Amino acid sequence: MKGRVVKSTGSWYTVKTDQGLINSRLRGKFKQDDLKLTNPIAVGDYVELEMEAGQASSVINEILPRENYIIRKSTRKTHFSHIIASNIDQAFLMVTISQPRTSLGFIDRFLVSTESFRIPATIVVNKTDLVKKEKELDFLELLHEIYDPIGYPVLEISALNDKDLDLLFNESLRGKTTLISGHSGVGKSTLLNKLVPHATQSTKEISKFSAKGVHTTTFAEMFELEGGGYLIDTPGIKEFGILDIDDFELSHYFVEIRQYLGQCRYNNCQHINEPGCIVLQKLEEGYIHPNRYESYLNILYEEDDRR
Ligand SMILES: Nc1nc2c(ncn2[C@@H]2O[C@H](COP(=O)(O)OP(=O)(O)OP(=O)(O)O)[C@@H](O)[C@H]2O)c(=O)[nH]1
Ligand SMILES: [Mg+2]
Ligand SMILES: [Zn+2]
Repeated sequence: MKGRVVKSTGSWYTVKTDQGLINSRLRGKFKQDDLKLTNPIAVGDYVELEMEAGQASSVINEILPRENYIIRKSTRKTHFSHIIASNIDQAFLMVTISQPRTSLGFIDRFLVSTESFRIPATIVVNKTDLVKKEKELDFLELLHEIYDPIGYPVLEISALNDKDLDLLFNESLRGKTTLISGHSGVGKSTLLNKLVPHATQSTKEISKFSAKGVHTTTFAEMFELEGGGYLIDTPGIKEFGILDIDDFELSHYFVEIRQYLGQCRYNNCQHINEPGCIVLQKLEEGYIHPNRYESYLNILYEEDDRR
């Protein structure tokens, strides 16, 4: 039998099949690929499974090849990675300007991971009802300035108060598998509950003390939308550790840098301070946003430190 993993709780997986939802577990010895993963099976995976004799549960024998996935380094086990979800059509990165605050570095790290599979990404700014101070409005403006022109639409919502969220999202969600990711407490589950009528994901106030989320959602879960398509709610992530990539690869995952590749004087240019670097020239001319270039350098130097 074939099916798709819609929920993973560690040792048990809920798999959607023609026969309905089936509780499944992994066969004892399971061959893994080269990736060292904290989760061998991710929500979104298509799997091959087999009913256990005389039981209502099944065993997963095989994972079908993944079309794509969003992966990050595990914060607890540094040599391991964690697949957030697989086989997705688009990603919504939910960000908030305060309570909690999402940094540009975090956004850009996430976008490097979506860009590595060319997964379309949208930046959903939530809790805009709280955006009042001038500094906050400026940051919102900055998000538009940086991301709209390079193909990452910036949507402003209030998952709590907006009445027409389904109208806003229906069109873009229909028939697609969409991942919602972001820090804890930004309102991912709140939005999901609004868009999926039967969903009852827990939501919880952020900590007054730290102004950070309290990690309410603990497992990724995929929900079917009424108009067709799926929405994946995920646990909040603190830091987005990107997988080891080499220096020349990184510039491929910045869309606005990628378009100039091959035009620098030196073909091993890392776009730091080399003469005849077209990227530095475009930065100077204002075609590359300085905040994005800063993220590029930060990730580059971080990778150097690691080595
Ligand atoms: N003011 C305001 N609060 C919101 C909005 N959306 C969500 N919240 C609140 O933010 C808190 C956190 O929301 P959740 O939906 O639990 O956040 P989450 O992203 O799912 O968090 P994790 O599951 O921990 O990753 C809750 O108290 C929500 O009511 C919004 O648009 N405006
Ligand atoms: Mg949640
Ligand atoms: Zn260069």
